[in-house]
Amino acid sequence: MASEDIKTSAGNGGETHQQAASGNMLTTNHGVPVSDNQNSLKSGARGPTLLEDFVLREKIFHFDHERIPERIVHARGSGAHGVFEATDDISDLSKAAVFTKGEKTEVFVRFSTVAGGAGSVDTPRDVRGFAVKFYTREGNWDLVGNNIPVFFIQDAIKFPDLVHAVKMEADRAYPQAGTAHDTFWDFASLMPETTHMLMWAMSDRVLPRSLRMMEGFGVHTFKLVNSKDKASFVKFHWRPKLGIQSTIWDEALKLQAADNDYHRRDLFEAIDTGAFPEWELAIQVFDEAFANAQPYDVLDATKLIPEEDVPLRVIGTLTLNRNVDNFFAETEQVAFLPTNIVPGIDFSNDPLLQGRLFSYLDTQKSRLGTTNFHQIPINAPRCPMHNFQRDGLMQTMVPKGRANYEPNSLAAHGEDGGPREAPAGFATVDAATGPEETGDKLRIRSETFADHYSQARLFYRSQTESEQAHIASSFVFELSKVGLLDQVPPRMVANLRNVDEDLAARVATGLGIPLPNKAKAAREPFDMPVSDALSIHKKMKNTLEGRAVGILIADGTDAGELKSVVTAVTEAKGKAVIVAPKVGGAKLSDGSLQKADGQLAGSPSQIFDAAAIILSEAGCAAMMKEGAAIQWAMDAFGHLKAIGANAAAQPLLAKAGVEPDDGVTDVGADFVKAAAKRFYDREPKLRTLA
Ligand code: HDD
Repeated sequence: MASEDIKTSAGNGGETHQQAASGNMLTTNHGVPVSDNQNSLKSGARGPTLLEDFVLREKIFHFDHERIPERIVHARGSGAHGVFEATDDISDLSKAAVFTKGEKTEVFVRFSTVAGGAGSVDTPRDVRGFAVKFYTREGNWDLVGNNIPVFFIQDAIKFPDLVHAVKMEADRAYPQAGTAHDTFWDFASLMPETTHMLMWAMSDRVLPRSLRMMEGFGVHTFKLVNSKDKASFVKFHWRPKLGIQSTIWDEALKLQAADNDYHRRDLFEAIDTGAFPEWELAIQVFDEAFANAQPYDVLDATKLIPEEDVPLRVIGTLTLNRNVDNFFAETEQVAFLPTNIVPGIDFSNDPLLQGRLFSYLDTQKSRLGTTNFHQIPINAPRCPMHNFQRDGLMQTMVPKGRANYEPNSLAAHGEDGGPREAPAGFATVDAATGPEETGDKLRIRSETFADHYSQARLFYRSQTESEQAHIASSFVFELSKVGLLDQVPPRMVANLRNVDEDLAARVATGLGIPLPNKAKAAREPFDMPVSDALSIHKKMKNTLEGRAVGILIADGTDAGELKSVVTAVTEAKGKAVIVAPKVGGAKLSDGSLQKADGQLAGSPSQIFDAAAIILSEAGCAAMMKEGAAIQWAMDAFGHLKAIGANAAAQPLLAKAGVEPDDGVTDVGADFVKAAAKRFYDREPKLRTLA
């Protein structure tokens, strides 16, 4: 045993822990060597265990306390480290150092679902959190957003009601991670302000193919403040470089069965193999005059600003390039705080944002158990921090001297007087950031927040036919899961009549209920010009980059055909994944053994973006007796993916009900082209959509 191994470091003890973890010698938490980690201390070989066994007691005691309260919302999440690089000069708008052109800032990002618990699945119909912590040289800035640019409610006072309604029901503790139940729709149908968000939540936006293929939004209107303290309003957007891509409902359901951790695994593996996900940070900047001229209130989080009205300006790139070393220490303990802003960025008076400013700080104390959670490495700023806050549970810093108050005159006596207030110009929230209304104390909702339907209509009418059918079908599916509360589906459809009569009629027909009278709107909705930016299909990127092609083979598969498909997929930047009945491999036509990446029953086609089937005649005959192989082709077709099959594999396609269309090809060049797309036109032939 080297004596350095157990040497206590003078400072915070962190060095000792690291040494113990990376060294060879097992110790207790207090550095005492442990020589036997297999047997507890007993009185005689078959006698009772002794209380004095501090090694056993410490180990069990620590284990008993390993879990902390999970997040009340966004409990299930996946995180990664990365870097943000500012790529445009916006010093006229903001003095924040993080936006200085060329500046690189370390970041930590956590993606999450909202409703489910920490151990729930990755692919439910749910909003995704998109929280980014920028460790800037002027302190931490947390942009705690979602993958949808609007929210369910307008005022934070409704948040506990919303969350109680959406999470598993209070008595029966189900369903987990989904909105398709009584209490959510009861609440939603009684709260017309949820309607715009409901349109997004019923769309494929909430079924992302990958966390790497999601947009992100700061949601609220924030402010940028320049060095002259001039403020501008701003909305933040994240745009994935791989393009936005979603799955469809049947696929998402089957993904839950195939892989609970589909998104977590996808993110981890992409980063692990050097395929670093990237997003552009873009801003929409506008002034008070623009804000005042809109028919909606920019302080209302249930409204967006169409990109056609205020175009996006790209100001930086986010790259996730490092997986966490330890999930608990980093992803679980990271504490995002919308209150974390830096000089040059400021809040607006959005009442939802204002409530968040209290909630997050408060919840971290309950989750992490101490007001000193900012000292946990994942939360600690990377720039120096000095203040006179002291003590508290789990204090790990050792401040020196007597200066724990200010003003003080200790320096005059040669003692360290501690930090002083930052000079003017460094200040953040106290900057003069432009006029916003203040007035009498009123518990009131502004009249300008009264229109709940126009933007819901804008969203619906901006979708393609196929996307609209998905929205209508989701409403039918979800409302059909409402059990006891008969009044809820008609009440919801009555609200939808204010959005779009056709949508309401489709939902009523799908549910098999008469069309109810239109709900009375607090303010009559109006038509806004269609916004293509709101549709996924209209801006989808036809690419194989970042995507995976499953290639089904069996004994006898032609080696040349397989090689050419693998090469073509790889050259198109896709990932070729070979699937065979046995993971050990298949014997190819040239006698070689081709190892498989996945076994057929454990690698269903829903985990891939496109499917190739390369079989010999005998191989095909064998696969036609294999339920998993038939399902493989059937699901790839049903999930609107390209299917490339060689001549010998055609009987399997026929058995799986695959019919010819543009997405069904041979295994040549056409396949790789088709594999970069989805074939939404195929869908009406396959299933009844509302
Ligand atoms: Fe929230 C977590 C996003 C409204 C209260 N929220 C949380 C996370 C995200 C969001 C991404 C997970 C952060 C992480 O990964 O640790 N929340 C939003 C967005 C909102 C929003 C985009 C509206 C625009 N949230 C909101 C309101 C309140 C909260 C109005 C309360 C008044 N949110 C919380 C919370 C959580 C949280 C309870 C749970 C865990 C945490 O904060 O750290 O405080």
